[in-house]
Amino acid sequence: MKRFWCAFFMFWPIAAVIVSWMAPDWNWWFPLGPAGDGSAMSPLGERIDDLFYMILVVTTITFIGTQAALGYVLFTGATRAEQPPAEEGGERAWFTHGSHNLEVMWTIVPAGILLFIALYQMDVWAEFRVKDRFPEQVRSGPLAEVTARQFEWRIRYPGLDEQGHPLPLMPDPQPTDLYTVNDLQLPSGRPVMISLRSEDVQHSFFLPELRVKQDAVPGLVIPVWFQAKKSSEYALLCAELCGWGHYKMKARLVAQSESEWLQWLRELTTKQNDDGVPDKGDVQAAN
Ligand SMILES: [Cu+2]
Repeated sequence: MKRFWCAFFMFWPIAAVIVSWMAPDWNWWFPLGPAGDGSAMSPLGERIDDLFYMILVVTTITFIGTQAALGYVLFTGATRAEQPPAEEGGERAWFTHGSHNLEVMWTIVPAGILLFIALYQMDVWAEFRVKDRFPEQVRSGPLAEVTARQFEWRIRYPGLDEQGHPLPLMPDPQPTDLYTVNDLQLPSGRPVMISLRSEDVQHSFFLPELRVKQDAVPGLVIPVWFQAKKSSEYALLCAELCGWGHYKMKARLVAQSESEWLQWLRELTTKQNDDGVPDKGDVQAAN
């Protein structure tokens, strides 16, 4: 029976490693995205992936190492027994009092690895989160304001001036602003910034293909920047269980060329200013 339990507890970690190894083939991995291979669709996302894979290698080695050690202990316990003194009779279980050297080692080595990861990732973190480190191109301000609410994304864009250039986005709504719901459209190929807000509870602004995830917190206006490598349509999801309709917060990010984006803003202006009543001229022509 001891050998059965030894085999039983060794089966699961081995199965876990095999399933993890096969996962990308079954598409249980990163979203495939427009490149079709699951690679990050933003330059910062590529660096986040590098960090992710580095940590994955460290944890995989640790997992296999600890499970192998567990297997060794189980197997030894299952097969080795000591002969007790004659008066006790029966078998005495194999045991160990531990090893001071081993304990020192498995305390210092993980602490060193964690410290290394903490320092090594700081640069990527700072670029994503620290305002002073944001790219030059987003210093001029956000291109849109994204407000999460139960259960949709409301997006506010600045209107266009007479020359057809976007006005600066003001912190408070303006009569010239343009609005969409669940449809975030922005230029691709350059860093862009949005202001993220929440109207009710905590949500999370998640662009899986770009590896962008940021909580939307009531009462805070959080600047988020990202850069779509390709003109394409990307998923925009809520990654924080925010209520019964959480699953419905599936929107899209459409990244397109600068001129296509401006054209789209112009069309949105026309659509939003159209009252649906035909002009006098149209009516006369029809008569
Ligand atoms: Cu939500």
